[in-house]
Amino acid sequence: MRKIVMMCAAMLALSACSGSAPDGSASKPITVGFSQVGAESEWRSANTASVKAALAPPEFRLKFSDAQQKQENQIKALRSFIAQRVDVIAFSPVVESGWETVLREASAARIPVVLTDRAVKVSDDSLYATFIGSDFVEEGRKAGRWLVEDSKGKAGPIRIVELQGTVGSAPAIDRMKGFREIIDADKRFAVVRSQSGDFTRAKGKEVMEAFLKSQGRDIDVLFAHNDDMAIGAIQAIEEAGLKPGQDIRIVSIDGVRGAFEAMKAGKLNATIECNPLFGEQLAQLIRDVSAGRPVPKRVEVEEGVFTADQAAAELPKRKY
Ligand code: GZL
Repeated sequence: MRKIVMMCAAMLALSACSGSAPDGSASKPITVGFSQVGAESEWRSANTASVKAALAPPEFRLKFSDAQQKQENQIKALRSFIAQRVDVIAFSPVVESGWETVLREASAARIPVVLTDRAVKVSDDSLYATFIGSDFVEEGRKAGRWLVEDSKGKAGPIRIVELQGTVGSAPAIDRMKGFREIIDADKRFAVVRSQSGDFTRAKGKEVMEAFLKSQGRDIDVLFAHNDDMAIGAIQAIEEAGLKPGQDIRIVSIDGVRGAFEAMKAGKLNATIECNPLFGEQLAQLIRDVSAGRPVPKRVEVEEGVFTADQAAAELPKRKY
């Protein structure tokens, strides 16, 4: 008898590891509906690659939708996932608000929802199982702290222009909040213009051109909510005959390869890392949620700060 019990236990353990059912048949893949914000930046492309690599067959069946940065496309995608009765829904909400109704529909269909990258504002946080991403307020604080440190010995006024991310998005709201928390404590700093560049290079360049037109040479610093907008702004600054990184110091967020190349060229002064490579952590959260195991309500990813003097050494090590 004892031998039979031991055999069954061994088979169960084996099946748990190999992902096959106790009778040796392949266990059913976990079907995941994933709605991605879009393909607006280097960060987003790296995040999509990380998610797709982790949610791969045979363990997962991934239904992936690119919303082209439109909330209505994400809501449509979530409703389609509900209609297809996926096992788990995961998405990066392009903006914080407007999700209550569709999340209630997912809840009524008993489909758990995992938030990735960006958060939502809802009246009942049981409408999602967990969130995995960054602390955007802290990223904004880190940018502010770098600027304070880099401005030691400099007299005011230090005039800052700000390229905000997508209006209404958690990273734009929180990065602005964190940055101001730090610079508002020092009277030398003043944000003289602030406008959204929607996280894209093209829009970042366009808005920076407008800043340069209205402010002329009265700009000392650019704070960009992501590297792609900073890279677009660098082009505008050079086309205006100014030296980015010198005439206008620049701090941005993400830590993408393009930022390290700009720092190496002396055109960007610092980038605050925002880690997009959380695909494997997301896959484990989806396994746990799908199996009904408890998960933390919030899982934050590790990230650092990189300055121009570190760029050459760091560039070969960068994974995105
Ligand atoms: C941050 C992410 C932001 C990046 C941008 O986690 O939501 O969206 O900072 C991206 O590059 O467009």
